[in-house]
Amino acid sequence: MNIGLIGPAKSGKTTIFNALTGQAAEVAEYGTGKVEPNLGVVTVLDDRVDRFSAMYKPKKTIYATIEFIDFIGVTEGAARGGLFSGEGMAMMKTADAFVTVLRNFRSAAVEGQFGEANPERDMDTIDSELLLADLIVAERRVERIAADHQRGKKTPQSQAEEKIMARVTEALNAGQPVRGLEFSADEQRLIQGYQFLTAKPALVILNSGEENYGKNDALLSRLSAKHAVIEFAGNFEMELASLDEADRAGFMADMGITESARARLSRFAYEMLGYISFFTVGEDEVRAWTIHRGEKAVAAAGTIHSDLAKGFIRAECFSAKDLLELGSEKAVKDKGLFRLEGKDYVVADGDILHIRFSV
Ligand SMILES: Nc1nc2c(ncn2[C@@H]2O[C@H](COP(=O)(O)OP(=O)(O)O)[C@@H](O)[C@H]2O)c(=O)[nH]1
Ligand SMILES: [Mg+2]
Repeated sequence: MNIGLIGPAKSGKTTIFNALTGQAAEVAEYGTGKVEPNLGVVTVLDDRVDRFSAMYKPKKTIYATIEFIDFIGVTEGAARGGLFSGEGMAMMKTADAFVTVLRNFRSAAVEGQFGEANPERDMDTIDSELLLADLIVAERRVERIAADHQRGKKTPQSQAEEKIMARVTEALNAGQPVRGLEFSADEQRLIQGYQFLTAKPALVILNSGEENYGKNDALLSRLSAKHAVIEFAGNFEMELASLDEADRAGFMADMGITESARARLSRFAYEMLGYISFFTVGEDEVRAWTIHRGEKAVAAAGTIHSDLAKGFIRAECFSAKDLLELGSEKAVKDKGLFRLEGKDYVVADGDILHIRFSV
């Protein structure tokens, strides 16, 4: 999973990035002129993996990972200014989802440049910039198709595209993101190539200060009317990430934080973006894999290796819960809780799969 952090200038994107990844990328009150994004990969903490690992004592234990991209600030005028067409943006376009970081802390230096914090206004600005960026792409495409048609270059494909782009343009003009539109499978394939920014799921981090963290219920509920939102005390959590385990617990308790930013954000992202984990286990390797909820066994096989999907025969399947309760694979089998599933089986969170295949 690959998540892009966006937001207004100085909203604390890099601070949150550091809190999540444990890195020490430069955090600045004033513009640094730095344009290349920061990249970080974090493992998704999962005690099921720890426990399988204790059970199988494998040579390798591999956790699921989330990759974070800390992008430059998105301010008003960014879309028209071409922010979304540069090289950095090519990277953002490959993100599975965006997380918008909103400023909700006191800082004299930041307020001196950008005024008092106003997370709802900033959210609207970001939303409109993303809509506008997509609109520019869609309108350009509409013009191109119209020109082709005028020159007699009309194909079933171009006509289908014309229709779908008209719908996209209309929605965007009405302030509706592409993700809200329903597409047929064919249309979906067409639209995917455009990598519209508003087609991606969008989550929000309210970046609160130590002074107001945990006291923003009304604001959070207003923001959540449009986007799934989670509150962090960014600066505080960045500092936590640099402490050792023993000191951390005390500070967290003082602030009423029960879990690390990384653990909370991982869970939030899995839940809100509709991801689940399945596992492969054995003496060689214990590993967690990430797929979309609702995906079938053959797709799960494909995330392991394309050969496994191509030559898919059956999935041997049992559940993490049964394994952890009963203590061994043998006990699971003896209880008759070991199943053989076909390629259309919908994988559940916590399934342990072994794919039988032949190529
Ligand atoms: N008090 C406070 N300051 C913060 C917080 N998050 C970020 N800042 C400050 O805001 C400024 C901008 O932060 P930075 O992470 O570089 O923002 P970015 O431009 O969005 O990457 C820095 O001076 C940070 O120290 C926070 O939660 N509380
Ligand atoms: Mg930054």
